[in-house]
Amino acid sequence: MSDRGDVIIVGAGFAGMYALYRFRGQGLNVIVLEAGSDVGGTWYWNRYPGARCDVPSLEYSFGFSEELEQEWDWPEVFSAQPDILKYANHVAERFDLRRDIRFNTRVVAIDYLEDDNLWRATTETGEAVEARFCVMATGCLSVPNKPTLPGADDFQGTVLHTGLWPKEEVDLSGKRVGIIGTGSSGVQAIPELAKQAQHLTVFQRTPVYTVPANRKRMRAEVQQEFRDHYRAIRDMQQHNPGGVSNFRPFRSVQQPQATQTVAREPVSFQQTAPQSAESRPNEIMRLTPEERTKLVAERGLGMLLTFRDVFTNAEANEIANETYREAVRNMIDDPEVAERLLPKTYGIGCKRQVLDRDFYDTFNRDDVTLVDLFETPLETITATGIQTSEGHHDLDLLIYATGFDAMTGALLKANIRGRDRQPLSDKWRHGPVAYLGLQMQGFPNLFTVTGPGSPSVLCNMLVAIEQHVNWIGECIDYLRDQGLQSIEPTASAETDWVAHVNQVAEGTMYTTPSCNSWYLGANISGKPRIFMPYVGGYSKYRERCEQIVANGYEGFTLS
Ligand code: NA7
Repeated sequence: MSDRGDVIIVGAGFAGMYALYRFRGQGLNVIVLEAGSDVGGTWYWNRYPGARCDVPSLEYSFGFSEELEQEWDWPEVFSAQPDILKYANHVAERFDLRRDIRFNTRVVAIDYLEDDNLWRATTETGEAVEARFCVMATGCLSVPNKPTLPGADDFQGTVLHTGLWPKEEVDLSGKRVGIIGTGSSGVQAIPELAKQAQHLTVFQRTPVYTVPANRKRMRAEVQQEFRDHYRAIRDMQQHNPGGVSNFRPFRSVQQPQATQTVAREPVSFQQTAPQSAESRPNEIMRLTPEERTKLVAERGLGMLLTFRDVFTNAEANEIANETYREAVRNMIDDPEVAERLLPKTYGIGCKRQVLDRDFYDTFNRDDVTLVDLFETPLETITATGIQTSEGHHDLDLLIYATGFDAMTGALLKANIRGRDRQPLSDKWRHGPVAYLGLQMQGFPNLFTVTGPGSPSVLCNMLVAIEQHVNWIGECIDYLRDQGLQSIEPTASAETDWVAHVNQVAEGTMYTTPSCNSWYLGANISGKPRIFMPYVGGYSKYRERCEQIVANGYEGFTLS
């Protein structure tokens, strides 16, 4: 006997939490299934030392409740994982979400029951839940990628993955720690691990481009400025390609006369000092080598990301890359270590930009060793460490910072079967095919939040999540009001959308042949190379979604 609800939501990260709140408010009976023991999704699982968000917290926060906006204090401009998880817990308590969430409940199959027009989710304990609608709120970076390395099972020490970090404190004191991977997770973790471990060995395959993160503590007056203007800020987010307002307290909003006379320091959320639009040299090609070096010395590596031509012109991109390399050479004491850290095989801007705190300085420590896996390949993992072509590295603890099966991983892992029992893995064998990243033809009434083909990871995720959940909520209400039973895209709308997603990504830095990013699925062997997120911009995408609804759910079949 199955439990029955109106909507099944899989996942209780920010997407699942907001969907529960939203759909409950529509009078729907909602059942949320969550593998973890509590809310938070990404921020529940990624507890590794140094984990932090790369979007300012005042923007990376929910906009659906004015009370929530007014009552929550963020201690830093860019929050660390513990503060974001605290926020998630607060949201769960404040809106009494936990009563409809079944924790420690992993979904192993999701089946469309065609005769009844219902979805059934089956859990690993054999429990089954049925509902008319199923909403996959499973996140874009939620299935950790742990490559199969020779001898991996022989290792007798502790093995951890940054994306599955334990809740209990991990004591690294006196330990010889190894870490594989230098993407965002590795770059954030490495400086913190080095502080705690007796010795840290970093096993790097591809060097990373990373720029210093903003480290500002939150100032009370900045937070207050946001609170005073939150409605305008949320509106600005809706009209920005990345879903961020770029609101600058004391500058973005016209101050009343009385306060305008008070000179206040401008606050910038960017990595570099604020400049007027006129003085900003936005083409690196226009600068001499000396000017470039001087600019980076004065304003930091993040300066390179402010040049427009770096992202559009291969020659300009290579100039930026070489300027970057020169700066890194100057930061590292040992020239051999510096050479190993220099990215040379791809351009800045092709991958998601990594932000760091003291990453390069860490390699000047005596208790940190950098191993270049291209120069000295990993031969095998042994009981006591890692054997490379150059020698054996003794380890007590091995950390995989090897990323995720991004965007499609969690959806495929859920074993979804649609009409005629077609597995989603079959439909997506050549890459993800979905309309607006919201729905798939052959899977009626099943929705994905921030699915492939939507702005998702190229956008402020909280903004993307709220927009998708609102769209789905309105759609369910519409079906109910019209006495309709089901919605799914037409095959042609879906194909046209996928073609559009590919077309807008073509010719950008993201899809250059030398680029091997998780956006393209290139980090997972055998995964089709397709640019998965929608690069056309959040605001345009949102308008398109609204237009589709205004045109009577254009491209969808409603029955
Ligand atoms: P990433 O960005 O996918 O980075 C994974 C890292 O692990 C990267 O340096 C990889 O090197 C390395 N890796 C992966 N497989 C291997 C093997 N087999 N051997 C050696 N090294 C390997 O994941 P993150 O978790 O850091 O960040 C993902 C996103 O989360 C990030 O963009 C933010 O949005 C948050 P490679 O480059 O493949 O040579």
